[in-house]
Amino acid sequence: MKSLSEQDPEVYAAIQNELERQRNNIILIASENFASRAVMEAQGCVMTNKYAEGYPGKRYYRGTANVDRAEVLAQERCKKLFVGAEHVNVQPVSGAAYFAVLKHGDTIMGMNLAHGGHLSHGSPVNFSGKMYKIVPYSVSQETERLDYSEMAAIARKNKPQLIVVGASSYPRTIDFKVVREIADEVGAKVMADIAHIAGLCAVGAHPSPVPYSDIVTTTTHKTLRGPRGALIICKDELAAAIDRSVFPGTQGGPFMHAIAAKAVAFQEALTPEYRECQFQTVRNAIAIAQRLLDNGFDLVSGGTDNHLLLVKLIKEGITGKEADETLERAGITLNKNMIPFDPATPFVTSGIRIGTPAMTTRGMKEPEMVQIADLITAVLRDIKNEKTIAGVRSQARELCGKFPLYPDLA
Ligand code: DSN
Repeated sequence: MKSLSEQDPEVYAAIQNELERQRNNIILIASENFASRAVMEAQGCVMTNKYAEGYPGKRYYRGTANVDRAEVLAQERCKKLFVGAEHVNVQPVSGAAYFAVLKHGDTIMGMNLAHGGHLSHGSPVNFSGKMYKIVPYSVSQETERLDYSEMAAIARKNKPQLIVVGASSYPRTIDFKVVREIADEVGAKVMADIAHIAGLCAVGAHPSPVPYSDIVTTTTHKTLRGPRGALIICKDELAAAIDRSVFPGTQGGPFMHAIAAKAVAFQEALTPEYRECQFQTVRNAIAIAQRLLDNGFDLVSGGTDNHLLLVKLIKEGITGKEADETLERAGITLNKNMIPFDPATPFVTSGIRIGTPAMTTRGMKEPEMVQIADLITAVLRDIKNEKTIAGVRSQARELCGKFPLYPDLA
Protein backbone atom coordinates (compact mmCIF):
# COMPACT_ATOMS: atom_id res chain seq x y z
CA MET A 1 0.00 0.00 0.00
CA LYS A 2 2.73 2.39 -1.05
CA SER A 3 0.45 5.17 -2.30
CA LEU A 4 -1.71 5.06 0.77
CA SER A 5 1.20 5.05 3.20
CA GLU A 6 2.72 8.10 1.50
CA GLN A 7 -0.48 10.04 0.99
CA ASP A 8 -2.35 9.32 4.19
CA PRO A 9 -0.17 8.01 7.01
CA GLU A 10 -3.00 8.28 9.55
CA VAL A 11 -5.41 5.94 7.77
CA TYR A 12 -2.49 3.73 6.75
CA ALA A 13 -1.45 3.39 10.40
CA ALA A 14 -4.98 2.41 11.44
CA ILE A 15 -5.04 -0.27 8.74
CA GLN A 16 -1.61 -1.61 9.72
CA ASN A 17 -2.65 -1.74 13.37
CA GLU A 18 -5.79 -3.64 12.38
CA LEU A 19 -3.68 -6.13 10.43
CA GLU A 20 -1.51 -6.70 13.51
CA ARG A 21 -4.60 -7.06 15.72
CA GLN A 22 -6.02 -9.71 13.39
CA ARG A 23 -2.67 -11.49 13.24
CA ASN A 24 -2.03 -11.60 16.98
CA ASN A 25 -5.44 -12.29 18.50
CA ILE A 26 -7.53 -15.42 18.64
CA ILE A 27 -10.65 -14.26 16.78
CA LEU A 28 -13.74 -16.18 17.83
CA ILE A 29 -16.48 -13.80 16.67
CA ALA A 30 -18.84 -16.24 14.98
CA SER A 31 -19.72 -13.84 12.16
CA GLU A 32 -16.12 -13.01 11.20
CA ASN A 33 -13.65 -14.69 8.88
CA PHE A 34 -10.53 -13.93 6.85
CA ALA A 35 -11.12 -13.23 3.15
CA SER A 36 -8.38 -14.38 0.79
CA ARG A 37 -5.86 -11.98 -0.73
CA ALA A 38 -7.60 -12.50 -4.10
CA VAL A 39 -10.97 -11.47 -2.64
CA MET A 40 -9.43 -8.39 -1.05
CA GLU A 41 -7.63 -7.45 -4.26
CA ALA A 42 -10.88 -7.65 -6.23
CA GLN A 43 -12.62 -5.56 -3.60
CA GLY A 44 -9.95 -2.87 -3.87
CA CYS A 45 -10.13 -2.68 -7.67
CA VAL A 46 -11.09 -0.07 -10.28
CA MET A 47 -14.67 -1.33 -10.45
CA THR A 48 -15.33 0.89 -7.45
CA ASN A 49 -15.35 3.75 -9.99
CA LYS A 50 -18.21 2.41 -12.10
CA TYR A 51 -21.90 3.25 -11.99
CA ALA A 52 -24.03 0.36 -13.21
CA GLU A 53 -27.63 0.76 -12.07
CA GLY A 54 -29.70 -2.06 -13.46
CA TYR A 55 -28.64 -5.62 -14.22
CA PRO A 56 -26.20 -7.25 -16.71
CA GLY A 57 -27.34 -6.46 -20.25
CA LYS A 58 -29.90 -3.91 -19.03
CA ARG A 59 -28.10 -1.01 -17.41
CA TYR A 60 -28.90 2.67 -17.14
CA TYR A 61 -25.27 3.63 -17.95
CA ARG A 62 -22.80 2.99 -20.78
CA GLY A 63 -19.40 1.32 -20.39
CA THR A 64 -20.66 -1.61 -18.38
CA ALA A 65 -19.32 -4.61 -20.36
CA ASN A 66 -16.64 -5.46 -17.80
CA VAL A 67 -18.77 -5.07 -14.71
CA ASP A 68 -21.51 -7.05 -16.47
CA ARG A 69 -19.00 -9.89 -16.88
CA ALA A 70 -18.09 -9.79 -13.19
CA GLU A 71 -21.74 -9.80 -12.13
CA VAL A 72 -22.65 -12.68 -14.46
CA LEU A 73 -19.70 -14.69 -13.11
CA ALA A 74 -20.90 -14.01 -9.55
CA GLN A 75 -24.46 -15.10 -10.43
CA GLU A 76 -23.36 -18.26 -12.27
CA ARG A 77 -20.92 -19.34 -9.56
CA CYS A 78 -23.44 -18.65 -6.81
CA LYS A 79 -26.00 -20.88 -8.56
CA LYS A 80 -23.41 -23.65 -8.79
CA LEU A 81 -22.58 -23.26 -5.12
CA PHE A 82 -26.17 -23.36 -3.87
CA VAL A 83 -27.55 -26.34 -5.71
CA GLY A 84 -31.12 -25.79 -6.87
CA ALA A 85 -30.91 -21.98 -6.75
CA GLU A 86 -33.25 -20.79 -9.51
CA HIS A 87 -32.49 -17.05 -9.42
CA VAL A 88 -29.72 -15.07 -7.73
CA ASN A 89 -29.33 -11.36 -7.06
CA VAL A 90 -25.79 -10.47 -5.96
CA GLN A 91 -26.39 -6.74 -5.47
CA PRO A 92 -28.31 -6.43 -2.22
CA VAL A 93 -26.98 -4.95 0.93
CA SER A 94 -29.98 -5.48 3.20
CA GLY A 95 -33.73 -5.54 3.63
CA ALA A 96 -34.83 -5.76 0.01
CA ALA A 97 -36.25 -9.27 0.25
CA TYR A 98 -39.08 -8.18 2.55
CA PHE A 99 -40.26 -5.50 0.12
CA ALA A 100 -40.56 -8.09 -2.64
CA VAL A 101 -43.14 -10.21 -0.85
CA LEU A 102 -44.74 -8.05 1.89
CA LYS A 103 -46.71 -4.88 2.18
CA HIS A 104 -46.68 -2.50 5.11
CA GLY A 105 -48.51 -4.03 8.08
CA ASP A 106 -48.21 -7.67 6.94
CA THR A 107 -47.31 -10.28 9.53
CA ILE A 108 -43.86 -11.87 9.82
CA MET A 109 -43.01 -14.74 12.12
CA GLY A 110 -39.36 -14.46 13.11
CA MET A 111 -37.09 -15.90 15.77
CA ASN A 112 -36.94 -13.94 19.01
CA LEU A 113 -33.70 -11.90 19.00
CA ALA A 114 -32.99 -12.83 22.61
CA HIS A 115 -33.21 -16.51 21.66
CA GLY A 116 -30.80 -16.35 18.74
CA GLY A 117 -32.66 -14.44 16.00
CA HIS A 118 -31.46 -11.26 14.32
CA LEU A 119 -32.42 -7.59 14.57
CA SER A 120 -33.74 -7.69 11.01
CA HIS A 121 -36.16 -10.51 11.88
CA GLY A 122 -38.56 -8.14 13.59
CA SER A 123 -36.83 -6.33 16.43
CA PRO A 124 -38.84 -3.24 17.42
CA VAL A 125 -35.72 -1.10 16.95
CA ASN A 126 -35.24 -2.30 13.34
CA PHE A 127 -37.24 -1.29 10.25
CA SER A 128 -38.64 -4.84 10.14
CA GLY A 129 -40.26 -4.39 13.54
CA LYS A 130 -41.57 -0.94 12.63
CA MET A 131 -43.06 -1.79 9.22
CA TYR A 132 -44.53 -5.21 9.87
CA LYS A 133 -46.52 -6.95 12.55
CA ILE A 134 -44.08 -9.31 14.21
CA VAL A 135 -44.99 -12.59 15.80
CA PRO A 136 -41.89 -14.02 17.45
CA TYR A 137 -41.13 -17.66 18.10
CA SER A 138 -38.65 -18.85 20.68
CA VAL A 139 -36.61 -21.83 21.75
CA SER A 140 -38.02 -24.29 24.27
CA GLN A 141 -37.03 -23.44 27.85
CA GLU A 142 -36.31 -27.08 28.51
CA THR A 143 -34.17 -28.00 25.49
CA GLU A 144 -33.07 -24.51 24.35
CA ARG A 145 -33.74 -25.73 20.81
CA LEU A 146 -36.35 -24.56 18.32
CA ASP A 147 -39.74 -25.94 19.22
CA TYR A 148 -41.35 -26.70 15.85
CA SER A 149 -44.71 -27.69 17.34
CA GLU A 150 -44.89 -24.31 19.09
CA MET A 151 -43.93 -22.65 15.81
CA ALA A 152 -46.78 -24.45 14.08
CA ALA A 153 -49.25 -23.39 16.77
CA ILE A 154 -48.13 -19.73 16.50
CA ALA A 155 -48.41 -19.89 12.72
CA ARG A 156 -51.92 -21.37 12.83
CA LYS A 157 -53.05 -18.67 15.25
CA ASN A 158 -51.48 -15.67 13.50
CA LYS A 159 -51.51 -16.67 9.81
CA PRO A 160 -48.28 -14.81 8.89
CA GLN A 161 -47.55 -13.90 5.26
CA LEU A 162 -43.87 -14.77 5.83
CA ILE A 163 -41.97 -17.08 8.15
CA VAL A 164 -38.34 -16.04 8.58
CA VAL A 165 -36.08 -18.83 9.69
CA GLY A 166 -32.42 -18.40 10.50
CA ALA A 167 -30.38 -17.08 13.37
CA SER A 168 -27.29 -15.25 14.47
CA SER A 169 -26.70 -17.21 17.65
CA TYR A 170 -28.35 -20.61 17.46
CA PRO A 171 -25.95 -23.54 17.79
CA ARG A 172 -28.19 -26.32 16.46
CA THR A 173 -29.25 -27.67 13.07
CA ILE A 174 -32.34 -25.98 11.65
CA ASP A 175 -34.99 -28.21 10.07
CA PHE A 176 -35.96 -26.17 7.00
CA LYS A 177 -38.23 -28.94 5.71
CA VAL A 178 -40.46 -28.79 8.79
CA VAL A 179 -40.61 -24.98 8.52
CA ARG A 180 -41.78 -25.38 4.89
CA GLU A 181 -44.53 -27.76 6.02
CA ILE A 182 -45.68 -25.29 8.69
CA ALA A 183 -45.70 -22.46 6.13
CA ASP A 184 -47.65 -24.51 3.58
CA GLU A 185 -50.30 -25.31 6.16
CA VAL A 186 -50.99 -21.60 6.76
CA GLY A 187 -50.25 -20.27 3.27
CA ALA A 188 -47.07 -18.38 4.25
CA LYS A 189 -43.89 -17.89 2.29
CA VAL A 190 -40.56 -19.02 3.76
CA MET A 191 -37.47 -16.83 3.88
CA ALA A 192 -34.35 -18.55 5.19
CA ASP A 193 -31.69 -16.17 6.44
CA ILE A 194 -28.55 -18.29 6.39
CA ALA A 195 -26.06 -15.45 6.90
CA HIS A 196 -24.19 -17.41 9.56
CA ILE A 197 -24.32 -20.90 8.11
CA ALA A 198 -24.19 -20.19 4.34
CA GLY A 199 -20.77 -21.80 3.91
CA LEU A 200 -21.88 -24.89 5.82
CA CYS A 201 -25.07 -25.12 3.72
CA ALA A 202 -23.13 -24.74 0.46
CA VAL A 203 -20.98 -27.81 1.16
CA GLY A 204 -23.50 -29.98 2.99
CA ALA A 205 -22.14 -29.45 6.51
CA HIS A 206 -25.66 -28.18 7.33
CA PRO A 207 -28.81 -29.08 5.36
CA SER A 208 -29.52 -26.54 2.61
CA PRO A 209 -32.69 -24.43 2.83
CA VAL A 210 -32.76 -23.85 -0.94
CA PRO A 211 -35.25 -26.63 -1.81
CA TYR A 212 -37.63 -25.56 0.94
CA SER A 213 -37.58 -21.76 0.76
CA ASP A 214 -39.17 -19.15 -1.46
CA ILE A 215 -36.27 -16.84 -0.63
CA VAL A 216 -32.83 -17.44 0.85
CA THR A 217 -30.76 -14.49 2.02
CA THR A 218 -27.20 -14.43 3.24
CA THR A 219 -24.31 -12.15 3.86
CA THR A 220 -21.17 -13.04 1.96
CA HIS A 221 -18.48 -12.35 4.57
CA LYS A 222 -19.17 -14.85 7.36
CA THR A 223 -18.67 -18.59 6.75
CA LEU A 224 -18.80 -17.79 3.01
CA ARG A 225 -15.48 -15.96 3.46
CA GLY A 226 -16.12 -13.34 0.78
CA PRO A 227 -16.26 -9.55 0.82
CA ARG A 228 -18.62 -7.69 3.16
CA GLY A 229 -21.96 -7.85 1.37
CA ALA A 230 -25.02 -9.97 0.73
CA LEU A 231 -27.05 -11.89 -1.84
CA ILE A 232 -30.58 -13.17 -2.37
CA ILE A 233 -31.56 -16.51 -3.89
CA CYS A 234 -35.18 -17.06 -4.87
CA LYS A 235 -37.55 -19.17 -6.90
CA ASP A 236 -37.96 -18.09 -10.55
CA GLU A 237 -41.50 -16.89 -9.88
CA LEU A 238 -40.13 -14.25 -7.47
CA ALA A 239 -37.14 -13.23 -9.61
CA ALA A 240 -38.68 -10.07 -11.08
CA ALA A 241 -40.08 -8.95 -7.72
CA ILE A 242 -36.75 -9.49 -5.96
CA ASP A 243 -34.75 -7.72 -8.68
CA ARG A 244 -37.15 -4.75 -8.66
CA SER A 245 -37.06 -4.63 -4.90
CA VAL A 246 -33.24 -4.39 -4.86
CA PHE A 247 -33.07 -1.89 -7.73
CA PRO A 248 -34.78 0.54 -8.01
CA GLY A 249 -36.75 -0.39 -4.87
CA THR A 250 -34.14 0.05 -2.18
CA GLN A 251 -30.73 0.57 -3.79
CA GLY A 252 -28.99 2.65 -6.42
CA GLY A 253 -25.70 1.88 -8.11
CA PRO A 254 -24.44 -1.58 -7.14
CA PHE A 255 -20.99 -1.92 -5.54
CA MET A 256 -19.35 -3.51 -8.58
CA HIS A 257 -15.98 -3.96 -6.85
CA ALA A 258 -17.72 -5.96 -4.12
CA ILE A 259 -19.64 -7.97 -6.73
CA ALA A 260 -16.33 -8.84 -8.46
CA ALA A 261 -15.00 -9.96 -5.07
CA LYS A 262 -18.14 -12.06 -4.48
CA ALA A 263 -17.47 -13.84 -7.80
CA VAL A 264 -13.93 -14.64 -6.60
CA ALA A 265 -15.18 -15.90 -3.24
CA PHE A 266 -17.84 -18.15 -4.81
CA GLN A 267 -15.18 -19.70 -7.05
CA GLU A 268 -13.05 -20.38 -3.97
CA ALA A 269 -16.05 -21.86 -2.19
CA LEU A 270 -16.43 -24.42 -4.98
CA THR A 271 -13.01 -25.95 -4.19
CA PRO A 272 -12.38 -29.10 -2.14
CA GLU A 273 -10.19 -27.05 0.26
CA TYR A 274 -13.08 -24.78 1.13
CA ARG A 275 -15.42 -27.73 1.56
CA GLU A 276 -13.01 -29.39 3.98
CA CYS A 277 -12.60 -26.11 5.88
CA GLN A 278 -16.37 -25.89 6.47
CA PHE A 279 -16.53 -29.41 7.90
CA GLN A 280 -13.44 -28.64 10.01
CA THR A 281 -15.17 -25.46 11.26
CA VAL A 282 -17.95 -27.64 12.69
CA ARG A 283 -15.52 -30.20 14.14
CA ASN A 284 -13.61 -27.34 15.75
CA ALA A 285 -16.76 -25.90 17.35
CA ILE A 286 -17.62 -29.34 18.71
CA ALA A 287 -14.06 -29.66 20.10
CA ILE A 288 -14.25 -26.32 21.96
CA ALA A 289 -17.74 -27.15 23.21
CA GLN A 290 -16.67 -30.53 24.55
CA ARG A 291 -13.61 -29.12 26.32
CA LEU A 292 -15.62 -26.31 27.92
CA LEU A 293 -18.19 -28.86 29.11
CA ASP A 294 -15.34 -30.98 30.51
CA ASN A 295 -14.03 -27.83 32.23
CA GLY A 296 -17.41 -27.42 33.97
CA PHE A 297 -19.17 -24.76 31.87
CA ASP A 298 -22.82 -24.83 30.81
CA LEU A 299 -23.62 -24.41 27.13
CA VAL A 300 -26.91 -23.35 25.58
CA SER A 301 -28.63 -26.56 24.39
CA GLY A 302 -25.67 -28.52 25.78
CA GLY A 303 -23.43 -28.24 22.72
CA THR A 304 -23.34 -27.43 19.03
CA ASP A 305 -24.00 -28.82 15.55
CA ASN A 306 -22.61 -25.86 13.65
CA HIS A 307 -19.88 -23.20 13.74
CA LEU A 308 -20.79 -21.60 17.08
CA LEU A 309 -21.57 -22.24 20.71
CA LEU A 310 -23.00 -20.16 23.53
CA VAL A 311 -21.52 -20.34 27.02
CA LYS A 312 -23.87 -19.58 29.92
CA LEU A 313 -22.06 -17.73 32.67
CA ILE A 314 -24.82 -17.50 35.30
CA LYS A 315 -23.30 -20.28 37.44
CA GLU A 316 -19.89 -18.55 37.27
CA GLY A 317 -21.41 -15.31 38.60
CA ILE A 318 -19.88 -13.23 35.79
CA THR A 319 -21.60 -11.30 33.04
CA GLY A 320 -21.04 -11.60 29.32
CA LYS A 321 -19.77 -8.02 29.37
CA GLU A 322 -17.10 -8.74 32.00
CA ALA A 323 -16.12 -11.91 30.16
CA ASP A 324 -15.72 -10.39 26.69
CA GLU A 325 -13.88 -7.33 28.00
CA THR A 326 -11.42 -9.42 29.99
CA LEU A 327 -10.93 -11.99 27.25
CA GLU A 328 -10.12 -9.22 24.80
CA ARG A 329 -7.36 -8.05 27.13
CA ALA A 330 -6.13 -11.65 27.15
CA GLY A 331 -5.86 -11.73 23.34
CA ILE A 332 -9.12 -13.59 22.72
CA THR A 333 -11.78 -11.64 20.79
CA LEU A 334 -15.37 -12.81 21.03
CA ASN A 335 -18.68 -11.22 21.94
CA LYS A 336 -21.07 -11.13 24.86
CA ASN A 337 -24.40 -12.63 23.91
CA MET A 338 -27.89 -13.02 25.30
CA ILE A 339 -28.76 -16.55 26.30
CA PRO A 340 -32.35 -17.83 26.09
CA PHE A 341 -34.46 -16.44 28.97
CA ASP A 342 -31.55 -14.20 29.96
CA PRO A 343 -32.19 -12.18 33.14
CA ALA A 344 -29.59 -9.56 32.08
CA THR A 345 -29.94 -6.70 29.58
CA PRO A 346 -28.61 -7.01 26.00
CA PHE A 347 -25.76 -4.65 26.88
CA VAL A 348 -24.64 -6.82 29.81
CA THR A 349 -25.89 -10.35 29.01
CA SER A 350 -25.25 -13.63 30.78
CA GLY A 351 -23.37 -15.37 28.01
CA ILE A 352 -20.63 -15.31 25.42
CA ARG A 353 -20.74 -16.53 21.82
CA ILE A 354 -17.80 -18.48 20.43
CA GLY A 355 -17.39 -19.17 16.70
CA THR A 356 -14.74 -21.10 14.82
CA PRO A 357 -14.83 -19.91 11.16
CA ALA A 358 -11.91 -17.45 11.41
CA MET A 359 -9.45 -19.63 13.28
CA THR A 360 -10.33 -22.62 11.09
CA THR A 361 -9.52 -20.54 8.01
CA ARG A 362 -6.15 -19.90 9.65
CA GLY A 363 -5.58 -23.66 9.72
CA MET A 364 -6.29 -24.55 13.33
CA LYS A 365 -7.74 -27.94 14.20
CA GLU A 366 -9.02 -29.81 17.26
CA PRO A 367 -5.78 -29.70 19.35
CA GLU A 368 -5.65 -25.91 19.04
CA MET A 369 -9.37 -25.70 19.90
CA VAL A 370 -8.75 -27.63 23.12
CA GLN A 371 -5.92 -25.23 23.93
CA ILE A 372 -8.16 -22.23 23.21
CA ALA A 373 -10.92 -23.66 25.42
CA ASP A 374 -8.36 -24.02 28.22
CA LEU A 375 -7.14 -20.43 27.74
CA ILE A 376 -10.75 -19.18 27.96
CA THR A 377 -11.26 -21.30 31.06
CA ALA A 378 -8.11 -19.91 32.71
CA VAL A 379 -9.34 -16.33 32.25
CA LEU A 380 -12.95 -16.93 33.26
CA ARG A 381 -11.96 -18.89 36.36
CA ASP A 382 -9.54 -16.16 37.51
CA ILE A 383 -11.13 -13.09 35.97
CA LYS A 384 -9.68 -10.50 38.33
CA ASN A 385 -6.08 -11.76 38.12
CA GLU A 386 -3.95 -9.55 35.84
CA LYS A 387 -1.09 -12.07 35.92
CA THR A 388 -3.37 -14.78 34.50
CA ILE A 389 -4.65 -12.37 31.83
CA ALA A 390 -1.11 -11.42 30.80
CA GLY A 391 -0.05 -15.09 30.72
CA VAL A 392 -2.97 -16.05 28.48
CA ARG A 393 -2.26 -13.06 26.23
CA SER A 394 1.27 -14.25 25.57
CA GLN A 395 0.09 -17.84 24.94
CA ALA A 396 -2.61 -16.55 22.55
CA ARG A 397 0.00 -14.57 20.64
CA GLU A 398 2.32 -17.56 20.46
CA LEU A 399 -0.47 -19.79 19.14
CA CYS A 400 -1.41 -17.21 16.49
CA GLY A 401 2.24 -17.01 15.43
CA LYS A 402 2.15 -20.69 14.47
CA PHE A 403 -0.64 -20.00 11.91
CA PRO A 404 0.56 -16.94 9.96
CA LEU A 405 -2.15 -14.62 8.62
CA TYR A 406 -1.51 -12.83 5.30
CA PRO A 407 2.25 -13.52 5.64
CA ASP A 408 3.15 -11.56 2.51
CA LEU A 409 0.96 -8.57 3.31
CA ALA A 410 3.07 -5.69 4.49
N1 DSN B 1 -23.62 -8.84 13.55
C1 DSN B 1 -23.76 -10.19 13.05
C2 DSN B 1 -23.38 -11.20 14.04
O1 DSN B 1 -22.40 -10.99 14.73
O2 DSN B 1 -24.01 -12.24 14.15
C3 DSN B 1 -25.09 -10.44 12.51
O3 DSN B 1 -25.44 -9.43 11.62
